Amino acid sequence: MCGGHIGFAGRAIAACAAVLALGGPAFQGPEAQGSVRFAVIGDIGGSVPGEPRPAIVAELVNRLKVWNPDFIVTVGDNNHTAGSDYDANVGQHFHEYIGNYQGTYGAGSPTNRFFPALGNHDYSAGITAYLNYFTLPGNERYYDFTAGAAHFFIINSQSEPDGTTGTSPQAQWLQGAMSQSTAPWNFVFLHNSPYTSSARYPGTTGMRWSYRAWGADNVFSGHVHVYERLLVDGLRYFVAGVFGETVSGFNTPVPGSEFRYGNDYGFMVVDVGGTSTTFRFVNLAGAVVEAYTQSVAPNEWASAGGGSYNLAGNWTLGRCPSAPDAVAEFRRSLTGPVTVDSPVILGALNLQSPGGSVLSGGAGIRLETTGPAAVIAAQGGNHEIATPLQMTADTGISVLDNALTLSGALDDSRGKSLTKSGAGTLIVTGPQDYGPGTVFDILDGTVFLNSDAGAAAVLNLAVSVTSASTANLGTTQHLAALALAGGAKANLVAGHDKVLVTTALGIVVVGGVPTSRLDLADNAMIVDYDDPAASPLQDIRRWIASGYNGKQWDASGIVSTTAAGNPFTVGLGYAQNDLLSPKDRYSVFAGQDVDLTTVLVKYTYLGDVNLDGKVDDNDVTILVLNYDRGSVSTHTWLEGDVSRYDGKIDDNDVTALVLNYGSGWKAGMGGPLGEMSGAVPEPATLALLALGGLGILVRRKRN
Ligand SMILES: [Ca+2]
Ligand SMILES: [Ca+2]
Ligand SMILES: [Ca+2]
Repeated sequence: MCGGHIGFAGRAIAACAAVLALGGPAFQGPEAQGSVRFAVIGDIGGSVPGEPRPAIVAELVNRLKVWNPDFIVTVGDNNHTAGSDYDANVGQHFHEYIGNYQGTYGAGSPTNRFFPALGNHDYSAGITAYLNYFTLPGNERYYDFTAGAAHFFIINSQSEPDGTTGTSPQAQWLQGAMSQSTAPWNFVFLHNSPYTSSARYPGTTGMRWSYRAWGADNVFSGHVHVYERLLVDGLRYFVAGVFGETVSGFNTPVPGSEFRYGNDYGFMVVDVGGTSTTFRFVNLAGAVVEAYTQSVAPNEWASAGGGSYNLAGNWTLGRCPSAPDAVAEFRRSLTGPVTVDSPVILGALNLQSPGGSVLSGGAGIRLETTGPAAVIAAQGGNHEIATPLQMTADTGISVLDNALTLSGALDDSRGKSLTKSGAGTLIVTGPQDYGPGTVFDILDGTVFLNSDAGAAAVLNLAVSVTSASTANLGTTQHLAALALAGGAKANLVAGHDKVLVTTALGIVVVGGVPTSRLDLADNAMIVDYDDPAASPLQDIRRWIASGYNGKQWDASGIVSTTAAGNPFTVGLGYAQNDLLSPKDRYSVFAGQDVDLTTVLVKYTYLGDVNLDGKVDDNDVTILVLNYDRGSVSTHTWLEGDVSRYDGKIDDNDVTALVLNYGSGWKAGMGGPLGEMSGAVPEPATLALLALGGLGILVRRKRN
């Protein structure tokens, strides 16, 4: 890609790197980004002497560890032996998952990664041994914790002092704790299965609490020694109590039973994602018996008006989406802004309200995922995100139609890549902060950068524009690179007050012809290259010559559509700073500090060889020195090729200079950039006389 087809003016290596990166960001795998995988085991076979199946348990443990779960949750009966030897039955196998481990089998875990539920066998000799052995949150009998996109609730279906009925203090705790959850997933774990087709026990009716109404997404249980998946009243249950205790088989399936496996021992491996979770059952042979994927229920904004984002009652699931991978959906028409009053974390933000939407408030949204990329998707109206946005993940912004405006502060200081897709328009007006090496890939539609993506000496953002896409720069921009693919367009919005400052300008050249277009209108550009041997001066000469297209200023390359209105008067002048005569070199050009290894481009009068905005004797002198009647075809503007961009310095250039001699900035031509202010000199008689002799002068010189 960095070979013959793309011409880069400026810091070529940096520009190529930018374009390559834009071809397809190397997404990190889920593991690298800390996705959550946990195992579910239950009814653990005993491993103390005299137990019938310690070898089976050991084999199950080996099979489980192949999956390398981040943590393990149990559905009870952690200790099937009559005694209370948790270290032999649990620690022997899982000490590296157990926090505050005091046992004898090796090292524990710096943080607890083993979360048991209480089963009837844990009560066989009282639960003191259990409570002493494990270090768990809360009262250790029922508790909750969060991991990734999920909130875990472990409840006690046995002899719980706080009760086990659906209205008990324990149940009230569960309802209250779940109402505070902001995770995309709420998982409940208990020992006694509320529903099961097992031949061993029927479902435990007393544990059929209002899990779904309280916000649960799934319920895991054991006690019966089978694997079963059920859907009851819209809530999906998993039964998995087969980690070593006798497999019990099934009776006639109960209503809602979706999948049953009673042939062998096994365990569950669950991968939690922001939008979907995969539940696997793995048997003793290590085979995946089933892998069931469930998508998160959409959590939609439920209020017809605006209101506080953070108010749980404004959302259809009764909890405000805020967690890594969480999805916020706006689909209903809004009559007012939605205010982000407390910080929000999202993996995806879907703005589809007909008639548009406004997210305001100062608390801001942090985009964070465990998957490949965060998403902002807008369609169906003009939307505005006025609350601050922070990227902690690569982010795709899709605008299918109309416009999305980002008017709040945009913090991409970690340098996560941005990708714009969709035919609609993205408008960035808020302050922008990018880390070094940040890439903004415009795949489709139009992007307006109406605030500066950088600042003096802060050129961190590389903008890549692909075919049929457009980047409009509505203010002065400091960019690490601007890479334009074939057919791509970039425009500095006219106004005679903008400068594009970049270290690398990339334009695709096919067969020697530029195929992308940069319109500077009546503005200026600074390409600040590093390597003195790699000046982009000649590239820029060719690209301007292409765009000029015989006064039309309408072809690919670098153009000034403003100049097209007065093609005999104005155009794009350009120079390499260190090739100007010492007195003409710039330390400040168009308001920007510049070094000598810089190519300067400016909308100015034909004849303004030294880019100071005036056509005067300084320009005459340079042109005369280089006048060679077109014997050289690589002359540049700064030598006097001020007409036709033909690389020649001949009578056409003399004529253009003569026509504009004395010109300073005129009304209707826009105001000055940099130096170009002050009185417009009227061509004096003497000067006109001198110019009348210019043609003779230069002919004499050549003769
Ligand atoms: Ca430089
Ligand atoms: Ca001049
Ligand atoms: Ca010429």
